[in-house]
Amino acid sequence: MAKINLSIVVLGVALLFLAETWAQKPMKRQTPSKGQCCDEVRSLKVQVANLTSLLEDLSHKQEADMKKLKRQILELDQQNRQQEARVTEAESKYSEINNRVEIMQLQTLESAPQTSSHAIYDCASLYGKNYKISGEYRLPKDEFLGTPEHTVFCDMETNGGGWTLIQRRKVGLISFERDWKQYKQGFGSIRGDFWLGNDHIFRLTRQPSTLRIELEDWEGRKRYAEYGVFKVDNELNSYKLFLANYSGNAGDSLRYHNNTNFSTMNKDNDKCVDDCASQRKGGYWYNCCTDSNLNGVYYRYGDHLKNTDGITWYGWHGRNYSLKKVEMKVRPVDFHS
Ligand SMILES: *[C@@H]1O[C@H](CO)[C@@H](O)[C@H](O)[C@H]1NC(C)=O
Ligand SMILES: *[C@@H]1O[C@H](CO)[C@@H](O)[C@H](O)[C@H]1NC(C)=O
Ligand SMILES: *[C@@H]1O[C@H](CO)[C@@H](O)[C@H](O)[C@H]1NC(C)=O
Ligand SMILES: *[C@@H]1O[C@H](CO)[C@@H](O)[C@H](O)[C@H]1NC(C)=O
Ligand SMILES: *[C@@H]1O[C@H](CO)[C@@H](O)[C@H](O)[C@H]1NC(C)=O
Ligand SMILES: [Ca+2]
Repeated sequence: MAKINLSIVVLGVALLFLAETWAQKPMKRQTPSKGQCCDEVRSLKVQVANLTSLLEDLSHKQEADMKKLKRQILELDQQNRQQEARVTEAESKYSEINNRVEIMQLQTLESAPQTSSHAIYDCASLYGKNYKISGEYRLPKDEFLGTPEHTVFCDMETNGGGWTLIQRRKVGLISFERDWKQYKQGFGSIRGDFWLGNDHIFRLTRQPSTLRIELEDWEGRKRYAEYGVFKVDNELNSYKLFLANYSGNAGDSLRYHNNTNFSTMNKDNDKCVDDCASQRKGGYWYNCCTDSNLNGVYYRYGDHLKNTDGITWYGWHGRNYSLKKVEMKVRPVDFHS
């Protein structure tokens, strides 16, 4: 680039010089013959034309170089993104290694004799057995409780611990625009973004349960909403939501969804002529339609203010602000740490 700029300057100076010589010519012109004068002018004109075309060529070349540079910047940007993805992957591998230690501990425990009163069916019962490290745990199958073997993520730190996560949004790579069956069974990755599954949530909340929702915005601020009572009905009753006793600093934006059935893109159970699940692109207890939409579309910073189908919580940031991170977690009402 610098080289080209320099040649343009040199050319410019040359042109100026030529122009000046040309300007001085008429004075000398008085003595020589008419033909000589006009030949000189013609040759100067040709030179100027040649230099002008050279200059044009150079500026074209400069434009091409600019384009090439822009392309290189784009490529670098892409490489940066790939690097970021690799970091995320490494992060997940790292936590996998950490979690393996915990699972090994759990397996030792599984082989010990069990009675139904010692059953492990959530993170609170694990906490009661002295598992106090947050992370992924595999819960054994329990015929008495009718629960299959499944994997959960336990938050053993927040406000005393013992929380079983039922939802998380933080990576933003997988879609939450899914059908009834997928919301029933659960989807996603337990260390990343996931929905635990409505059947699991129903089973977990058969015992009186508390729901805690933790939110984070793109400025890094955090708020929470807690419901002292949280219950999700079974599939026959369309996983109807029941909640009470709000506390927290995020606003009571799930109250509007109280006593509504669960809806997905292929099952409109909302209280609206509209099809809220399709409009808001998630599965949720849609009313008409939302005061919060925690299973909405994950919008990254920059796009997070432009849409109304994002991950919203009206009580904090209104209908247009899509949040950066969400976690929904439950624990028995009678839990003591
Ligand atoms: C102008 O350029 C042409 C070809 O590019 C060349 O033949 C000619 O001699 C040049 N004229 C001058 C005055 O430099
Ligand atoms: C919820 O679904 C049940 C059936 O699963 C239905 O009987 C009930 O009327 C629905 N409630 C609302 C508010 O749509
Ligand atoms: C939800 O509705 C029930 C009645 O079905 C009510 O007792 C409860 O207080 C409501 N919860 C909230 C948060 O308003
Ligand atoms: C809400 O909490 C109050 C006391 O804090 C309690 O008396 C009430 O029973 C709770 N509500 C429900 C629906 O359990
Ligand atoms: C949300 O966005 C719409 C249009 O994009 C705009 O009309 C509305 O005022 C916005 N609402 C808020 C609360 O920012
Ligand atoms: Ca509808």
